[in-house]
Order: sequence, then C-alpha cells, then structure tokens
Amino acid sequence: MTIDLPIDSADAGLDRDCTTLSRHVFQQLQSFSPDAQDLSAIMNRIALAGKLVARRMSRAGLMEGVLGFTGEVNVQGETVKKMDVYANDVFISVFKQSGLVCRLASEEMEDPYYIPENCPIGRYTLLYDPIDGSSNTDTNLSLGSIFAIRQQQGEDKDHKATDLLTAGRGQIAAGYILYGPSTMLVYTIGNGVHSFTLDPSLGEFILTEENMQIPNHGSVYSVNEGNFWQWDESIREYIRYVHKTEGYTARYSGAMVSDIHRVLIQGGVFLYPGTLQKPEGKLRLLYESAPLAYIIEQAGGRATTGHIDILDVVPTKLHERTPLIIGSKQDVAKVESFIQNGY
Ligand code: AHM
Ligand code: MG
Repeated sequence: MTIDLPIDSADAGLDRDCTTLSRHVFQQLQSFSPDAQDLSAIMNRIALAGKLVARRMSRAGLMEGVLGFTGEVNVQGETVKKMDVYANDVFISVFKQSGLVCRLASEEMEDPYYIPENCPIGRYTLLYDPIDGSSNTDTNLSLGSIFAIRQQQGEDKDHKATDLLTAGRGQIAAGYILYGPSTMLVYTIGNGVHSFTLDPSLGEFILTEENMQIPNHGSVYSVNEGNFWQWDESIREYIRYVHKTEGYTARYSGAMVSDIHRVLIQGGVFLYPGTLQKPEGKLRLLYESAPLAYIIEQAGGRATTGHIDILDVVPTKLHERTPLIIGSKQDVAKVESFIQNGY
C-alpha cells in the first residue's frame, strides 16, 4: 500500500534530507562568493575526517592494531593512543591538495603542521583535538573531535604561527563531531548553532536541528569529582551547594564533547576547574575550550574561566590551558558567584 503524502510535507522532508552540511554553509552565508565556497569546502573536508574516524571506531573491535596505546607520550605529557594518531593524521590527510588550509595545529603536535602546497592560497588554519575523551577509546564509549577555523593573519614566513595567539572571538567557524550511538556534527559560523547527523546509508551529514538554543538553566552538573580535594575552596563550596540543593544531578562521561552536547540540549553546566597542582586545569584553550565556548555562546549560553570569558582569553602559547566553566547562563553564573564572592 502506498501512502500519498500531501505534496508540501513530502517536499519538506526531501528538502531536509538534501540539506547537507556544505549546502547549509551556503544557506547560512547567503552567498556563493569565494569565501563562502572556501568555508563550505572546509566544512566538507572536516565532515570527511569525521566519517573516516567514525568508520574506524565502529569497527575497532574487529580490527588488529586499532585500540590501545602507542607507547609514546605527547607534547602534553599524556600517553598517546593509536586512535589519537590515526585521527590526527586523518585531519591532515583530508586537507592535503585542497588549497584550503595552510596550517593545522592539534593537541597531538608540538608545532603546527604546514601543508606547503596549500599555503600560497590557503589562508585558513585548522585547530583541532582529533580525539576528545581518549580514555573512552578502548571501552567503546562516546568520543569526540573538536575543531576551529581561523583566518591566517600575516605571512608567517618563520613558521612561528604567532598570529594564532589571539582571542577566540576571532574564530570564523568552530564545532565538534560526537561519535555516539550516531555520529553528529555541530557547528557555528557565527550565525547560530546547527547540528547534523551522519546518515550511514547516504554517507552524508544531514541537517538535524537549526539554531539550537541552550536552556537558561538545567539540572546537570558535569565535573570529575575525583578531583574534589585538589580544587580551590570556592569550587568545593559550589559542589557542597549542589549536593545539598534539590534538583541537581551529576553526569560525567570522560569526554567533554559528549557532556557538553548534553548540556547544550538539556541545560546545566560542565566544569573543569584548575587544581592545586595544575591551576590552569587540563583543557587546552585553542582547540578545546575556545571552539566549544563559541558554540555555547552562539546557542545563548556562556563559557568562562571563572574570571574572564573564554572567548576573551589571549593565550601566550599554542597549548595553553585554561579552567573551563561552560553551559547555561544561570548555571555558569552560579559557579562564577562562588568563585568571585564565595557563595
Ligand atoms: P583528551 O583530549 O586528552 O581526551 O582530554 C580531554 C578530556 C575531556 O574530554 C574530559 O572531560 C576530560 O579530559 C577528562 O579528564 P579527567 O579524566 O581528568 O576527568
Ligand atoms: Mg582533548
């Protein structure tokens, strides 16, 4: 039996199915200018990287040499997983011969990687964390990739990339890929936040939701409470407050892309404060905190170190870390008030 859909709703469904990521970028920019074409092509390459990583992860338990550690320690002093290396290389590979991105800077590389054949015309830089939540890799739990695009300023002839040491407000695009039960890509180019879901039968990211808005308040607080005794007293007081106040619930997955995605949809707050040994915390500004801050601000939320908006922090080095408090306006303000006023 066939069902005759009213023509409008059939068209609307088809139109949505055809709203791929690259088409969406053109819609957002309302232009087919060279800049719009570049940005659309860049997003398309990032999507390809996401598909390659998702494909490998989905078969990880069936393949040799995919899971586990490499035995190396990265520039952050953290043990490196085979999946970190693979995903790092995937992002480099998708931008080779693209004419789009001249430099890539990632959590896994001490210095930016230059693609010389792109540099004469590719005035963009990709900053990325290839695998967010690495500790989840070997247990088949949610993971992410985080990315930001910046326009290169100046010639950077000495390959020092000092123009990257600027505030996150200069990002022209940012987002993340969430490898969960389905693979999702969430991005902003400064005109709202939009999510896409990978349709494996098409091999395309298809629009899921446009102009996402984070609730002003949510019940979730997301933090690694194992660090309680290493935090400043103000953060401990905040945690004591949520423990004794009705209406809060804890969620922490070990992959902040996943935790922040939940907060984006349901509201609440994610925190990674500094500790006594590491006052700047764990998370890196340029390719973790700043891209996620751009997403959450664009969705109507906030991201702060506790003293200054994440997007206003000017780093002094590529792998600079910052404390991060991010999420619903009201919930971020609550943490901030403990940090600044003690209550
Ligand atoms: P990674 O990029 O090396 O995986 O580190 C970032 C991750 C975040 O996704 C997560 O929230 C945090 O580190 C977990 O760290 P911890 O185990 O200290 O709670
Ligand atoms: Mg990371």
